[in-house]
Amino acid sequence: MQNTIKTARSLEQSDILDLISEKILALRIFPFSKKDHCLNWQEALKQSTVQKRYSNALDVPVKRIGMTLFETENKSEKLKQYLMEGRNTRDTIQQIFGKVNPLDQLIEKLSSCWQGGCKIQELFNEKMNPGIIRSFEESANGGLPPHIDSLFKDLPENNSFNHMQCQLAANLYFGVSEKGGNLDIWNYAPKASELEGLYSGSYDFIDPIKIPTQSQTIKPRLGELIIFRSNCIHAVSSNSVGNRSAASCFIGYYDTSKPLTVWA
Ligand SMILES: O=C(O)CCC(=O)C(=O)O
Repeated sequence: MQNTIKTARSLEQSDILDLISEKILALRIFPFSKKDHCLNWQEALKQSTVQKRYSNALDVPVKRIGMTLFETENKSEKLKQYLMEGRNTRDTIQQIFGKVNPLDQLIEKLSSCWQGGCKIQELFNEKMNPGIIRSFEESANGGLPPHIDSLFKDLPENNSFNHMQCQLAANLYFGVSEKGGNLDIWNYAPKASELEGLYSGSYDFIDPIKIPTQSQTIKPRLGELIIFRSNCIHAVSSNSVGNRSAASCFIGYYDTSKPLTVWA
């Protein structure tokens, strides 16, 4: 079944709640960041050398600043490294992009639009990495095949998030593809027991042929923020031409009276 993709000019709590309650599939906020800021951020990123591919997926042509939970594979040594590196990621992003930077803009807006504010998600009583900068390299065979993102998949049997009711993915695009780089979203959230049967055999990617519904395609715009439920299958098509870059984080929802949480 198709589901609405809503576009608005500003981020409101009511729209986040509509995402959580599955009234809408995705939320597009446009314009979210000014074009001038986006161009400055693209330039700053070009000058920097700290972007690296995912440490556990070196053949995937995607680079990021900031280690992600996905890379820890629930191994204790990598989780320690993740928490240690995560303490510095926001500072590193500030150093590269300046005081006005895409990750802070995203987190500050989440804080101001939500009545309970927004805080950094904790794991083992330590703050997680709040977000990353991610670029899709120009490639004919790049992008990210269909997948879902879920804390419960990354950290099975961890009790820290028992009361989290919903995980959203947020991407603020400050560089966009000239060809390709579309975001495809399926209104389909597989159950944990179903996942194994959907995998393609490469990482935790899902075989598109096995998905029982059609996807909807979004072409991200410069300065746009897109938020969706991360347990709905989604994919990014190859960025054939262009500088497709975004500040990205996950958002945790516990309750309307509690803060949202962010992590990557
Ligand atoms: O860059 C995008 O458009 C989406 C990336 C993605 O797969 C995600 O946020 O989980």
